[in-house]
Amino acid sequence: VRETMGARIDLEQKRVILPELKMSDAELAKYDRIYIVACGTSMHAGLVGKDVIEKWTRVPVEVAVASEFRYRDPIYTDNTLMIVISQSGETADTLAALREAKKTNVKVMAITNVVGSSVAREADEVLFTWAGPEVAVASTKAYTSQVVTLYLFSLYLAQVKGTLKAAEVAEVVDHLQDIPAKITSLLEDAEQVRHFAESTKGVNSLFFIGRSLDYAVSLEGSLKLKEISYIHSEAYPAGELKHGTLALIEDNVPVVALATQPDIYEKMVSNIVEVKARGARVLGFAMEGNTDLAKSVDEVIYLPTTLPMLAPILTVIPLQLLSYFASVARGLDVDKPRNLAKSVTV
Ligand code: F1P
Repeated sequence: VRETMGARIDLEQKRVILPELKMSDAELAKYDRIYIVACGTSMHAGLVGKDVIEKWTRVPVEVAVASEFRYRDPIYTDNTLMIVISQSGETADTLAALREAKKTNVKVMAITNVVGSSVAREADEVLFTWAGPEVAVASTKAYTSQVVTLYLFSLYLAQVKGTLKAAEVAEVVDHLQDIPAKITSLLEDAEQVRHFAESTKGVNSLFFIGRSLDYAVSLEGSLKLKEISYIHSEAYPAGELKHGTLALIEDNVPVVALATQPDIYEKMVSNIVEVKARGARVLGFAMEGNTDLAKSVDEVIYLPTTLPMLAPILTVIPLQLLSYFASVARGLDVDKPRNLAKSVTV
């Protein structure tokens, strides 16, 4: 959470400020429905945002892929806010969805990294992520900065709507302050992920499972693996496995199981037991202190403890590293993945 971000923390007051927002708090408070529209990694950031906004503000949120949304006939009320997310601000489908929306009266807020981009110019409101240039093609730090911006936006919306108490906001803010050091420790202590990634060398397919916020992050882990390592992978809401997909789990299929959320932890473990019973090799993710998961999986990666709601900011780091090491182990050029452009403008 850098001082330059469009969404910031007021350290003295322990609350969030959005200095770049033009609309008044009264206007923001009136929104009671939100569409989040984006592509690829940005859409996955939106899925984390959906859970967080709904939990903290009780505003219902729908997340849609821009390539589909642009052809829909969305139901906008006077109190609907549309949020478009794009690192580059030039992605064709995201821009087209924004332009369709601008033919109506709906208010559009963009979350983007590029000042002067089409999305930044054409939206009514912009929160810049100020993440610096994305050097590699596949989005990584863009995802993190979009997710953090969505957390801060959710907190701000909760402040103006009064759905969180000042003490509750302050508690989240305190934990957010600790996140950079925790990310550094995950980046520095990557040996276990590298080892697991290297062990997938001969593997054709890999599964990610999780529930709620863990599922949203699973989708991003799976996309990174496809983008830069060219390994077929699927992310499943863990509870959906039993509706067909379990048939694909056989001996030695690697499964990455995210179990960071205490309220649904037991449910996750029962899904892990199901895949283990079919021979899967399971890499689990748990918060530090949860030694119980080690009993049900082959290996565990422990994440520094934080509020369960903030776990996605940390969980995605080892997942990105997993794709990175899998790509390197296959002798691929991580920075120039095939068939992927930095901004998809057609
Ligand atoms: C969307 C996106 C990225 C992906 C790649 C291609 O970009 O799908 O998520 O990693 O760079 O484009 P954007 O709209 O966020 O710029």
